[in-house]
Amino acid sequence: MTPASPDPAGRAAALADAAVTGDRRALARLLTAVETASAVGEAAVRILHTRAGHAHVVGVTGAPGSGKSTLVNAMLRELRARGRSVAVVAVDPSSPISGGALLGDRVRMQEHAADPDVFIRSMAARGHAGGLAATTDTAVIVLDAAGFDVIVVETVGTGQSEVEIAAAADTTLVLEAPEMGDEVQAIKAGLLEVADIVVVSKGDRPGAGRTANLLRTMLGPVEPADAPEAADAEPEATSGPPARPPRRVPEVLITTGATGAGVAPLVDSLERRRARIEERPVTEARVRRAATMVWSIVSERVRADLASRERAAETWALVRAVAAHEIDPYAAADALLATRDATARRDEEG
Ligand SMILES: Nc1nc2c(ncn2[C@@H]2O[C@H](COP(=O)(O)OP(=O)(O)O)[C@@H](O)[C@H]2O)c(=O)[nH]1
Ligand SMILES: [Mg+2]
Repeated sequence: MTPASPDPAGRAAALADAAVTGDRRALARLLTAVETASAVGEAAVRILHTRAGHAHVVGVTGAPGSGKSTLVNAMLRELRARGRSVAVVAVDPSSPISGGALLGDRVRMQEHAADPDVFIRSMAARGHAGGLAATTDTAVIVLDAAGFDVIVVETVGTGQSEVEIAAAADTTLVLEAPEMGDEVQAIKAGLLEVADIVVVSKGDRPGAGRTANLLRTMLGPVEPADAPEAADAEPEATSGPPARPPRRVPEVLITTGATGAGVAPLVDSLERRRARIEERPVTEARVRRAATMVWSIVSERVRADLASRERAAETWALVRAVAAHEIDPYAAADALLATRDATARRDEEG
């Protein structure tokens, strides 16, 4: 371990310089810094954010065991064959980093260990400061600035936060393994709503075609593969909040991660989406992602300020008054924000 520099900005600058020129150890260190929400991590994002925005961020989600890791590995091979550099962030919300659930990642890491254009990172959710979504967003910024063409964020679609992580991508793949019955796991988890592409995985299994047809019927009429994005039809907004684009019916594709069958058409579809984003990079999805990041920083800053040593007594007195049902929580929040504004004005006036 290098001893921590007393100057986080200087240390972040050194790591960022090294990471963008291909130093994978520096990149790994930066990711640790953003994961632990350290001062170095924040400084690194400040340096790197303006260099990012070129990667196609692809979220991959689906129930545990639906074949995500196997498919991501097959996508990795196909993307590499096409000359794309790829970073994979495997988010495991349930298990600590040493857990067996990340075995698939270790297999991948071994296979691509010698390839400098592949970078694989597992993130366990437990104990992360700033929330998993915030951590994933900042990790993506760092990897994007480091020059990866594609960043795959693989996450288990079991809870709302994982769904949000996947949906924060430019393109979201939702996996559904063929079932014998009419049960569609992705519906139960609320995943279909965030899908840009629905992938029936394990295409070698009986019932894959049937599952695909079931999904197509549920999702609505098939559109030609080269139909423009619904978002493309909108006038380009340059100010104001993002428009909710009319929901485009997701494509349904069948893949067999185990053999690679169907993966080339999937990557073709990803490349078409990438080309559209390159034409107009400030997509409404990206504006939403930026808004989420900014709001979370604002609320975290306000909260940290109110809980700071100088204000802690006043803040906790109000919180206790809420617990005692002497005042309501909205009144407490209003009072805290009002005193904060007053202090800020006093500070400004000197
Ligand atoms: N038959 C078949 N099995 C698969 C395929 N892809 C994955 N599996 C199996 O499904 C299980 C879960 O796969 P995995 O990729 O780890 O799923 P994850 O939990 O969604 O990441 C493993 O036993 C895989 O071997 C496939 O294309 N065909
Ligand atoms: Mg997996």
